[in-house]
Amino acid sequence: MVVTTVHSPGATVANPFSVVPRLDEDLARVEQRLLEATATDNPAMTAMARHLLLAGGKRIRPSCCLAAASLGAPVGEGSGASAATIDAAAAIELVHLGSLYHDDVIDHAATRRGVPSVNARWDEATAIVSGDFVLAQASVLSTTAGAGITALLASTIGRLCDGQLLELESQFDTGRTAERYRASALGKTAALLETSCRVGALCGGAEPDVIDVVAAFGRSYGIAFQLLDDVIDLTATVEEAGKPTSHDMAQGVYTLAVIAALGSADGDRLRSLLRPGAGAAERDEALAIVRRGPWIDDVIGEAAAHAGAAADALDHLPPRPGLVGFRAAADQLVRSVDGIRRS
Ligand code: GRG
Repeated sequence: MVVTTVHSPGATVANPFSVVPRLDEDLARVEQRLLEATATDNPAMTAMARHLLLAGGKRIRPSCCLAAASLGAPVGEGSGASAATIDAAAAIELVHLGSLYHDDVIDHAATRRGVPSVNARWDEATAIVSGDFVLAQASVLSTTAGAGITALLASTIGRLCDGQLLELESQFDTGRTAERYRASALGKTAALLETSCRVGALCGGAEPDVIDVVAAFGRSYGIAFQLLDDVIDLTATVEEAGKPTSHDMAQGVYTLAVIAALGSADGDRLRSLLRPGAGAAERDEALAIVRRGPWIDDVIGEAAAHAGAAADALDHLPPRPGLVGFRAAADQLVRSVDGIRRS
């Protein structure tokens, strides 16, 4: 099997929202607030809190927020996002960052955003505490946008935890169902993208139906994003993905293609190979079984359907400046789906 193009939804692709007028200026204001929010009297804490922030990242979630903020009543030409929107967008990136700190502890990940993870650079306790600090700063910053936005972000953190817990409960469970997989993806990945869009639209004063439509975009986009991330983990080489691959299966995280393969005629053999502590040869054979069948193509098809649903939602949004960003984001996903070709 050959992967001709890898558009990792997580690593190699530029921010599609950069086509939105003024987005770069607004993102620069978000960056400034992120630095301010992570400045402390303790140089060690500041370094830990800024470690992944300074390492990069595409800033998709704050971009969703900024683009969605333009969906309300038109504001004067040349004026940027409100201070409340900027702080909300920065708070959203901090929630994402805090989740990455904790995720890397759970996964024992060595790298993130091309640099050593916080747990690798310092240690796990440090990563947990500095991740908590980053989340606390997200709450503080979001209050500029009002208590309703702070509450929405807090409940979204809860959804991330629910999604992650569902995944942990299914670790090394060869009976994991597709429904439980989808519920986990909805919580751990789609929830924050949905909320990023909703928060922006709320900050911009959009109509309730517009808020719901852009939130639905974020949800579909998020599910497609996670499905593609999982496919890349199963199909790409280390060089193509820019990170260790086949990591999920080794960690006992059985994603949709593996779940489908387990339900097939190859299921018994696959189940016997997927035992905790399996050696490299067993893992290679398990991966070969999953790659051989139709299941990865089926997941790519499901991702395409979600990317299509995201694109369709955009037909119901008003023609405001942010719309081109959402279109570009949906197009990028559709191209990612097309780019992952199996032979
Ligand atoms: C306490 C907030 C909190 C969460 C605890 C650990 C956890 C529960 C949830 C895991 C959430 C998680 C990390 C999901 C993966 C989402 C994902 C696909 C991240 C990659 O996003 P990109 O590609 O990354 O946008 P960059 O680096 O560009 O920002």
